[in-house]
Amino acid sequence: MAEHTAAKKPQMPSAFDLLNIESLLSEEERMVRDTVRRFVKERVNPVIGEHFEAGTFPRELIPEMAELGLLGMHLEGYGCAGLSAVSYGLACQELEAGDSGIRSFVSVQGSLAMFPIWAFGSEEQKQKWLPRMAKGEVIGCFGLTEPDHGSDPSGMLTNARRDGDSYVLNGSKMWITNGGVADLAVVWAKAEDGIRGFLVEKGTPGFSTSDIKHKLSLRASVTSELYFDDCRIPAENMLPNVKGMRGPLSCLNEARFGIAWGATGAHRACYEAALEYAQTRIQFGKPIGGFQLVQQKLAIMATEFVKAELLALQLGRLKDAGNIHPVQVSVAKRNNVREALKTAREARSILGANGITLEYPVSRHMNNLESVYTYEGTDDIHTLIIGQAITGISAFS
Ligand code: TGC
Ligand code: FAD
Repeated sequence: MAEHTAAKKPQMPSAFDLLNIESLLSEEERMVRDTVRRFVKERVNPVIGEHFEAGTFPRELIPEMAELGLLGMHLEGYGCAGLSAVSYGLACQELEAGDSGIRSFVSVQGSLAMFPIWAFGSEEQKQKWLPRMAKGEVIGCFGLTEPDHGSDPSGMLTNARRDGDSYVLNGSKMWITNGGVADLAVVWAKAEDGIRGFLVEKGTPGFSTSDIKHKLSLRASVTSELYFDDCRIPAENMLPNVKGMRGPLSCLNEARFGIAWGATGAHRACYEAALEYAQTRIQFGKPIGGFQLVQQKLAIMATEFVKAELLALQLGRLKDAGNIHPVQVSVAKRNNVREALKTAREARSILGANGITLEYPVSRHMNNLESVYTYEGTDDIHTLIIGQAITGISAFS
């Protein structure tokens, strides 16, 4: 029988790890996390406010992110780091603690542009593109959403007509992360035999982009519209090994996984700013963190943060065991973004007027999270995916 250790005083947990999640990570996972955390602290945090204000993406960081192995880091071979899903998740968490735009860049490059080539491409396509994408020499984007088809992409109008040794693409894609800076667009279009993925190189005649301006969210990220006007590409640029919505939706599983983790990073950054402020801001003769109402807000933030981390970690363990279902990704994406957004709003209130400035990260994260709540399947869509899984009845058809 286990001996009682009543005499041993339990150790007070860290304010950022109330449930000692640290103890559930391997040495390699901690090392990845700490390396990316250092990169974000030293290279992202000092410049991100200025980029957000200017509405620019810090392109100068791309070679460093590549050097750290962050591009396609969960893919095997072809110059990719081949790390575990949990390590990829931890990297996303740290990147998004910096800014959702930085995590978005890595998500789109690795999960949405490299993954479809890796999973559905020909050997030639893999050899041609993946090593250069892992090095950050080729930037990718993922074109699924259209102006009139967001949550329901299966209704897409963009089409690809076979003409001899070519496909001819017509249509447009909207809200495409990295669109204007990408060297290679992975574009989903209706072909004669169903929805197919196509690789469209920058500069191809008939392919053009324009960046979306005046965004109030994801400002440190390029978001663009893509246009295809009789855009002729070689037939070998089609991804041969997938047909139908399973293609793009499989890529979304990968990226939504990264978002479920990433949102916990923005969550932590907002909680951290609020906690520090509450401990130092004096009103009515004492730190505001001494008032019960403020403590309640902080206690909820801290609890929801560790709950979200536990969800993400279990999701990662399932993925690493090769036993993950898309509905589990929906559970985590929906919960973790929703809770991060709630924390961002509460943190903003704790910071009072200071909370609306760029001097603190909170409003920037809060605005970013509004996009994260919408992209990769809105909160409503993930609710309905979960609803379908538990009732067996689809709300979509
Ligand atoms: P449904 O009729 O149920 O299925 C069609 C086919 O797809 C298969 N499938 C999946 N395969 C892999 N993973 C999944 N999660 C899958 N879900 C469904 C399914 O088995 C079937 O295959 P087959 O072979 O039998 O034909 O699908 P549906 O067309 O009715 O779609 C349902 C719905 C609403 C869930 C789906 O359309 C959806 O998820 N909509 C949301 C759209 C979305 O998330 N767009 C994201 C665009 S990319 C983006 O936002 C990037 S942000 C970038 C950044 O991080 O910065
Ligand atoms: P809609 O689908 O029109 O939805 C509007 C509202 O209606 C939402 O609240 C939605 O939840 C609700 N709604 C829709 N259908 C239902 C329903 N059946 N039941 C209940 N409510 C419903 N897309 C890409 O392809 N590639 C990218 O790289 C990319 N990057 C993006 C970057 C940013 C910054 C943003 C904001 C978006 C990006 N997107 C990208 C697009 C994104 O995936 C879509 O915005 C998202 O899928 C929702 O589509 P929508 O905006 O057209 O909204």
